[in-house]
Amino acid sequence: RSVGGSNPPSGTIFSDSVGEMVMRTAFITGGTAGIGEAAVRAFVGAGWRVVTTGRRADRLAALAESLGGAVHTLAFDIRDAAALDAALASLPADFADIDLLINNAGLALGTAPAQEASLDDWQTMIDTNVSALVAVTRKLLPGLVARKGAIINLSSVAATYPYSGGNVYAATKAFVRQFSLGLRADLHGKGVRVTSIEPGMVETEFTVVRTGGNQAASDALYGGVNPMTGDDIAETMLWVAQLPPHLNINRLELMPVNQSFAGFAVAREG
Ligand code: 8X3
Repeated sequence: RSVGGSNPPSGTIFSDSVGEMVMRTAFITGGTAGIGEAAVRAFVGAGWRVVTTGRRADRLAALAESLGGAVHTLAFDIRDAAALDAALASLPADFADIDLLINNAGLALGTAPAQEASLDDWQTMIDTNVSALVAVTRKLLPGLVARKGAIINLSSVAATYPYSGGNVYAATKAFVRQFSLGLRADLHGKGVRVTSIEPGMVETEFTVVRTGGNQAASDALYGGVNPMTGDDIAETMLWVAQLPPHLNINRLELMPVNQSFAGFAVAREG
């Protein structure tokens, strides 16, 4: 990628103001699968150091082993505030200066209409997609401001276009989008970039998790759609992160070509 001007050709390893070569560090939540894992691979491939988090320690270990010393893994539940503090405090010096936060960890649970949905599922989505995301962001913000870093938040087309069964999932993603825009306002003049990435259908574990492990339902949903992949979104994140520093993508909405907009639903009486 050419970013032109006085910016580094790859955008990853560059000379700072005193001419020292600097490697940038990304902190990617939810690196055990899907978009998060693809992002870890993409950023390491582009020369970044990466810290990544996830609950499944075995998957993190395998990821780190396949990528070598450029990755530092933190195995904990992002919803656990004390574990988050401990994980951040444990970062080795080489990985402690975060330049880019990618808030990727999140999930959808259930597709039932609101009047039938599980309140526990709703709480889990709010805890993960909203509460954990703001906690990680708040804790890393002082460092991101100091380094004029960047934040990429994973929202969804569900933030903008309601669909039945989306209820709380969609609302959490609308929160992520609006929080991103609010961060931009608060960070005015600080040189910190913030982007809300809002994908439509991406075939990952997303629908298997949402349906409680129903692989057939996931296969049926994505069958024949030619959906986006985790790599598609990871490449987009990398592009956003490596734009020249004076450019901010506020919101970026993506869909596979075969996904577009539903019509309005109309119920008929009688
Ligand atoms: C989910 C997007 O289009 O698969 O975030 O419902 S979609």
